Amino acid sequence: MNLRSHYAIASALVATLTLAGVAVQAGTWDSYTKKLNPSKGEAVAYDRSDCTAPNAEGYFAFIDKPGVTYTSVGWFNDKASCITLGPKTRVRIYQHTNFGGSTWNIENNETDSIKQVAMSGWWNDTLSSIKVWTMP
Ligand SMILES: [Ca+2]
Repeated sequence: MNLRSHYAIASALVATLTLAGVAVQAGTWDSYTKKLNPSKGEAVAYDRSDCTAPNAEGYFAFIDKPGVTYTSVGWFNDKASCITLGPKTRVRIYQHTNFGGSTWNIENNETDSIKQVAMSGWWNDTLSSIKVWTMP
């Protein structure tokens, strides 16, 4: 399997999270901006530094759901270069798997807009695990 088709399949898998037999769609795909827009309690990280995913490839969605944890991110390890947070959403990103190493907290306090943060410098291509919460 070539790299391109691998990315396409992986993206399709993460876009729809199956939990207890119920398919949960993460966010809303915008074919114009090439972004997966996260809802409240959701975050989307991208391989690209401008938070876009041409051909709907190279992103990973995270959802605040009971029983769902991201102790590792599989094929997306050490790739994140940008992240978007849905309204009233908080994340803590980790340098290593299993919530290890350095951490970075990012919050979106807005109730009606998505927050975009470039993960530049030391944090570029570093994310290996993440926690996501819905804020009150
Ligand atoms: Ca990257």
